[in-house]
Amino acid sequence: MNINERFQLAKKDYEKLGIDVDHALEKLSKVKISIHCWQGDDITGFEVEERSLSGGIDVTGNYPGKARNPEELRKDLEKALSLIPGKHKVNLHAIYAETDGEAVDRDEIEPKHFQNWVEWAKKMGLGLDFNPTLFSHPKAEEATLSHSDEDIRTFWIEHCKRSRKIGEYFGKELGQPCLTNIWIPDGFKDIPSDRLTPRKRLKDSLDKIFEEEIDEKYNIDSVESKLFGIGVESYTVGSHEFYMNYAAKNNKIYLLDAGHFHPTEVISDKIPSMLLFNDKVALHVSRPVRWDSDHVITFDDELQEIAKEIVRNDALDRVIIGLDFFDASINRVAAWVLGTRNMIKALLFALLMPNGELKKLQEEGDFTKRLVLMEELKSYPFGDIWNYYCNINNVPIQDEWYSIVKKYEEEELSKRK
Ligand code: RNT
Ligand code: ZN
Repeated sequence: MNINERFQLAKKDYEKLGIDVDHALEKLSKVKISIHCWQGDDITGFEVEERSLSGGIDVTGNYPGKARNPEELRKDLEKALSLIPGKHKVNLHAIYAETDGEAVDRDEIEPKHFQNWVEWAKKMGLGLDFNPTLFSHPKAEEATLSHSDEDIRTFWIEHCKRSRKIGEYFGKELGQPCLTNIWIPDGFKDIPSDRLTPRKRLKDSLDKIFEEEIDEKYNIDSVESKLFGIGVESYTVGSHEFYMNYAAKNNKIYLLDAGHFHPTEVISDKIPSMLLFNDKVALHVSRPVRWDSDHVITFDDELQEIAKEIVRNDALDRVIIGLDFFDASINRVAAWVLGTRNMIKALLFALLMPNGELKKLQEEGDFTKRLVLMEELKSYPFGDIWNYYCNINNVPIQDEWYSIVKKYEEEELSKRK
């Protein structure tokens, strides 16, 4: 049997449950995932001055072939994108500016430094998202937007203001809004003697950053909370409650990163609550293993739950899905492809559930049938639908993409020293 025949058969199984498979595929094809550029070079960026990664985050591994410049990073992204079904967005950080060998500090970045990215995005039919980079910099050693030194705060405020202008530029050029997301590493290793003052300063810095109104047709802003990082174990200024309240009061988008909560706490459960009180919520889908380790996302329970909360609450256009993982111990192109395909796969899995029926069973208190159905669905011929979806999107099915990555590794990545 070929892919189409298997699809037709599988479709009948799902139709018995009242699921419109074609409609599900149609919906899926409209979803844009924001693919983070930093998986390709271990969050190094292209700044002229070499700076090591800081901010309490860490990339481990030294798999050969890391992208060393913009051309290589875009080439690797093109390879990855050619193996991922659908049209998506690429998420950049300020450190990916191209300054032609000129040292441009973070408070001096301008749209022109991202012109190559914009041209590339146009050529590729991609959208772009953006992040100011408030780490890996001498002025970020102690703190950034919450620093007690006014000059340092001013420096980072300027950086963030400029970042929003770059976001606006992306939006104008590409005809779709850019999400500009602020995350800061500020916090303390040991027990603070004052938790309030740094938060007051962060609030004040954010107010200044957002002073200028920017048309949401072009740029939308989000703020990302965190629980702790390496070296900031006891206190994080930009905590969950801080940003959730800030976002609510200031009409900003709150961003949930899957690795930024207590180890047994999951973001899937937070999505419906966010949707009840906000038009939009943003995600950094990641896989924390014992800490915020940013492992490549697998098709695990939590990824499926995240997808289900988006799909069954009819929120595909309200949840902004971004990825945030970085593993340097495996082929980086494979990491992108695997993680992004898993995200899309999880959405498809959720779209192929009889969500109305399952809701009804819960309302009626029929928890036995609810469990039976949810479990049996796990062995429905999902793979045949997924393969068909990959096929109509002209990307390889199953693990066939891996041989293409392997070939790319031999011909391109292994030559980088
Ligand atoms: C750090 C945050 C943040 C970064 C990226 C590189 O814990 O998750 O989103 O991973 O900005
Ligand atoms: Zn994140």
